[in-house]
Amino acid sequence: MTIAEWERPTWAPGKTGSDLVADFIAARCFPQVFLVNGGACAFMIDALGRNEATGYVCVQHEQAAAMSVDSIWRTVGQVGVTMATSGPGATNLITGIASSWFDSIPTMHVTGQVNARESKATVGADVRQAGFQETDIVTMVSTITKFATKVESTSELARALAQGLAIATEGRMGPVLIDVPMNVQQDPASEQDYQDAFEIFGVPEVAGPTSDELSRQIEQFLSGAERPLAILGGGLGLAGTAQAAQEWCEAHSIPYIASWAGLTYLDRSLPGYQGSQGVYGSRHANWSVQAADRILVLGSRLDNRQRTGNARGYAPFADLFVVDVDPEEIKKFGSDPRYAGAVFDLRGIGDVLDDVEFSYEDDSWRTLIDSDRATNSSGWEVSVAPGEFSPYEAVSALQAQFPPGAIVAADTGATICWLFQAYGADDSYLFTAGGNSPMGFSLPAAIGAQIAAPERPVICVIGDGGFQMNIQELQTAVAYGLPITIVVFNNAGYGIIKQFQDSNTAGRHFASGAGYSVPDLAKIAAAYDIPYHRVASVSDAGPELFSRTLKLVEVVVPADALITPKVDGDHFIHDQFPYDPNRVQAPLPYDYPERPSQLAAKAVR
Ligand SMILES: Cc1ncc(C[n+]2csc(CCOP(=O)(O)OP(=O)(O)O)c2C)c(N)n1
Ligand SMILES: [Mg+2]
Repeated sequence: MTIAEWERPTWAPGKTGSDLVADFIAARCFPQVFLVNGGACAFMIDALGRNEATGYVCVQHEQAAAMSVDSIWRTVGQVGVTMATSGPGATNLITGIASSWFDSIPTMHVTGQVNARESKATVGADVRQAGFQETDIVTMVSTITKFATKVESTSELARALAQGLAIATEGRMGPVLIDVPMNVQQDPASEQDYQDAFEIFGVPEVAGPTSDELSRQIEQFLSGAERPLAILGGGLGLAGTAQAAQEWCEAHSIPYIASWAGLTYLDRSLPGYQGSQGVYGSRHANWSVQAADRILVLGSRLDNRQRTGNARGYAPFADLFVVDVDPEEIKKFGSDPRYAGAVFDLRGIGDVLDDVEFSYEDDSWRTLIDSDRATNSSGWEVSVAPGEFSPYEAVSALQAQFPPGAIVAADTGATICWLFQAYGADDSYLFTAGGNSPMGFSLPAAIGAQIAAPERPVICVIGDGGFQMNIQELQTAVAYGLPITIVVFNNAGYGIIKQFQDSNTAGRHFASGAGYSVPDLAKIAAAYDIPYHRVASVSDAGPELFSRTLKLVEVVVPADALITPKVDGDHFIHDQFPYDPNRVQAPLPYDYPERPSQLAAKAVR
């Protein structure tokens, strides 16, 4: 269905700016708006309540609203909307909006603003505030939105809705915010406003090579490659072409790895898949990067959790060709001669790849990569002392019980590293707010997912620290009867920070262990009237944990459980902690020095 064919709500006398907002959401967005009420948005919320085609979800904190609607796009591909009041309501949205911005997720945020007649613009002095709770949210979010505007009239509102939605969903997608003063909410909306809001708003084409030109560029890049590798990123998933890219790699015997944002879109049981790369990537995937001679990067911005803080040490002897919809993500490689790239909307990459001629007869790369896969160790074995409950075992045991088609919202910290590192191949959909990585994301994300996809099993995986950042949203899950399994990995601390402190601040666990505390989670569950389960060994992880009712599952792991493997400072990604002197990995076909800092500039060309 194209936008032009979408339903157009009809104008009627007496409709207001607030009705226009509600009618627009009903026709173009996910119709349940996530919100917290307040005077400056109460008229719009009233319109949502009166409109038969819209509804609302009362969350307990606006940051949760922004995180819930982020997950709506990720799970069902519809634009989720929040509504918040001016001042603290609007500023509370910011962490969630930033998460959507960094991960290119389209969302729409509608904030109430004080009446024009009360605003600071009327007082003739540069006061901090005139109207109660008046706050310049548009300027505050200007660096984390694609489009943010305060509207002065219903006609501006109509155009902002059309424009905002179009911008959110074109090119490199992202969040938008529309700030609506109370007078505009109450003003009559005209028939023309209803026309304008549903006009198709033209957005510029992505400037880059044609499909045919890109096919030739990729062909040329790969010609003569002896050890080609592809990196499949989350951009492919957002574009809906991850499967096409994977099939092409399989058909041409090009081994491939994924970023964390990309891995969920792949069939991870296929032979060409080598794992996910990065500081917390798998040893074998990281070895593959360092051994390859040509690396084709599709829809991944190669952030520094993938390439490490010292990007020179990442694939220092390879050539890389990066395809991304955002020209800035190509430009950032600057004058580094290893990188070339093309700006291209990955929605069309399937056709491009189909037209790329590439073959190589030599078996030696596949033999080498297979031998590393067979010999390189996972590194998980020293996460905990012998006999203790390993978080890696916990992930495997829990995942074995996931119902088919599960949606898994992941948080941050060591917990998410254990989860992504040990995540096996199945048909679940695993995601996190990778770029911003705010503690507390995954509980509201799971709530958004469950409301958007009521028929699918939804699982929230979170650490004890992250859980406490949005613990109030347990009440939202209770109130809406959402059958989510909330899995809290409790190591009684900020595990990932402690591990950083072990390496960087002589093991002093200030404000990660010392000073930080966790309440009794069984009592928390009881207070919200949520059934509680405790998992302290593999045998506690039964299928009942994932039956379709709301429950809190506490996974008790040792306070000193480590993330293993992990790349430390001034180490190559193929040289991850733990450093076992007896560790075997296939020989790298390049002469690497011991440390990235020893790489001579000339070695990197
Ligand atoms: C809102 C926010 N504040 C601070 C951080 C920095 N931070 C990242 S992970 C982490 C600790 C998380 O603890 P927990 O959820 O218990 O996970 P663990 O590492 O123990 O598995 C902190 C403080 C963050 N990511 N987000
Ligand atoms: Mg913890």
